[in-house]
Amino acid sequence: MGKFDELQKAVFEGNVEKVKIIAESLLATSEDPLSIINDGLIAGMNIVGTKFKEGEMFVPEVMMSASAMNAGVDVVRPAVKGEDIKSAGVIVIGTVKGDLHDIGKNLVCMILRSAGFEVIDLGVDISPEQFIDAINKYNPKIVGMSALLTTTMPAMKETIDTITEKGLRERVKVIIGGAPVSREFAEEIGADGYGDDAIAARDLCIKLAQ
Ligand code: B1M
Repeated sequence: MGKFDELQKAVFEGNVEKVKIIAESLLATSEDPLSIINDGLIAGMNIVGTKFKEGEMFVPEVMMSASAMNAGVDVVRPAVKGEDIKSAGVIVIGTVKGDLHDIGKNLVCMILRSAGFEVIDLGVDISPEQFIDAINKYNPKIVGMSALLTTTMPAMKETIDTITEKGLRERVKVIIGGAPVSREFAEEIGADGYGDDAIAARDLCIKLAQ
């Protein structure tokens, strides 16, 4: 049995208390906090995703797994070390219009903060206009958009088009991510980059912020 199996199972079961206990004990054995997140918590959530798709799990159960995963992230978060990059820049991030998924986005925010970025998290269901207001208010180097539904991917293009129309496109780099999104799609809609996961998003932002 792998060392993260039990944690994956507890996420799958939506067992908040068990997830916390296992995450704490893994931390106590000096396990790398990012491995606990990636190989334990996210891997557990991926099992949930498959079962959900196959109709073997339903929304309430998925919500319980999501709560368990978030509880695990809360335990691990303080151990994710900042990497001594001083004020790497401001990043505005949100889940696009019509989309309420935020687990992945929240992880991306956490990892970006740990890399020294000042992250303004706009939340979920963020319209192009709300992104524009945030660009004007916070003057970010980078705007990040997350989408988990194929039906909300077009909102990413809509947001980039609105940024261009408002004459703000030269001021910001735009990155996108989320399970259905690809590098090809990023190119197609004129984004500056795509992050496959939270670590890739961090590396991309470090590059783009230079
Ligand atoms: Co939803 N859901 N969901 N759901 N849900 C999916 C996305 C789905 C693939 C499930 C499935 O059928 N297999 C499917 C989409 C199908 C499609 O569009 N092709 C789906 C559906 C259909 C729906 C509803 C329509 C269901 C319904 O009501 N009939 C509904 C829509 C609601 C809405 O948004 N309007 C819905 C609702 C929900 C819940 C509320 C129950 C819950 C969300 C809870 C929450 O987020 N607070 C939920 C969940 C949890 C999922 C699954 C099971 C898990 C998503 C997740 O959190 N993964 C998901 C199945 C799946 O993806 N396997 C599914 C873990 C997370 C860490 O990964 O978000 O991919 P992820 O983030 C990663 C990377 O993608 C990347 O980094 C993260 C960390 O590595 N990343 C970025 C993400 N954003 C990034 C941004 C970046 C860079 C990287 O730069 C800015």
